[in-house]
Amino acid sequence: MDRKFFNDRGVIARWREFLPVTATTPVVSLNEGSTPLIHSPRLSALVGHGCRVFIKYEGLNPTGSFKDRGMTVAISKALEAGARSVICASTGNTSAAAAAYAARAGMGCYVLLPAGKIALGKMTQSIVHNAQIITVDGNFDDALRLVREVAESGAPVAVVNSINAHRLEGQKTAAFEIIDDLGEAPDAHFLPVGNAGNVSAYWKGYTEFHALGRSMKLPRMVGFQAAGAAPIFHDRVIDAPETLASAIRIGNPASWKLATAAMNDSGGAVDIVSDEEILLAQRWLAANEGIFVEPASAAGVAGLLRYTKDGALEGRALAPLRAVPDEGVIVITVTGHGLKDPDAILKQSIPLAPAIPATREAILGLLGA
Ligand code: AN7
Repeated sequence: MDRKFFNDRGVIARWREFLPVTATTPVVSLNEGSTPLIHSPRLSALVGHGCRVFIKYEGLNPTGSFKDRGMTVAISKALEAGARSVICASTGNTSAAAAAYAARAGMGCYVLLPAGKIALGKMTQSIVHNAQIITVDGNFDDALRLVREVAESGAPVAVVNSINAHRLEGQKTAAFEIIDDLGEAPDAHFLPVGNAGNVSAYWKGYTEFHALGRSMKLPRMVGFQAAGAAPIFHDRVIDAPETLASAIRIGNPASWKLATAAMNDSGGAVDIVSDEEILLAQRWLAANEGIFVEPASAAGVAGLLRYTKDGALEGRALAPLRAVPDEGVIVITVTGHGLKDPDAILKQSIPLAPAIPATREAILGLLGA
């Protein structure tokens, strides 16, 4: 069959010259990346001043989150280096991506997951892709510490957490795509922050394209942590982080310094949103724009909604938002698909009404006809 049917659309195929691969690197891809940048007329109207708001919908990657961008590079490089198996700690999405890409590469995969804190869809993915699931009696930070210790021990297994620099290299391609789609970088970029790799990767992508003259401006990077899991915001390790946005329930992020530099150097900010604001934003986006994201992924939208309310609250994201010029552009990355975590919705919802008789009268009665 024609070679063009294979690996012709993934992150490495599209952005090869900007990635740490050579002609002989085996490409392990599921055609990730090239996700849609969706104009949001309602968010744009809320911001006003002729601004346009776009949603970068990363839930449309093959395993349902942005993690696939970094994983295609990390797994390809691990395979090139001769690794037989990989390991990662995860709040669920990294493990789902690692499990899928390792399966595709024919490699083993160990995932260290904090007990009881992984969303249903993500756990299902690790199971179906045949990862070895190691449940840790602790939180994500404990699991990541164990992975670092495994790496130091010299065990014959490749680490695919974002302490592996190949992950951020892959993730920076989302910034390239945004510049490609808009013809210019946005004025501000909002996104959730957990282990802090993604905000760091986007900034790397934006600065690289800026240096190459592919964009004239650089966006202000504005990261949002969950209020109960906000180590960067508070500038201290949080020993017992708590948020229902389980993806970002992280108290000691791996890319802390890089992320702080990204948000400071860009004239952006790190801010917090409450769990209540996160859930409201998740529902708002699904009900008003038809875009269903998992709770953590709604953090950037929650941030924008807060500061566009009448009599905006004071907060750290306000200054970078106000610095967006009239007719400026704001991009919000929504990082993972809503189907990852159905419980987050079902737990808040009223139970379904009992079944109706299968009759014309019953249905017309319900429709008020
Ligand atoms: C949906 O999967 O850390 O700040 O182990 O799954 O780059 O960590 C997930 C993080 C945002 C935060 N949104 O991104 C993991 C993990 C979703 C996520 C984040 C995560 P980073």
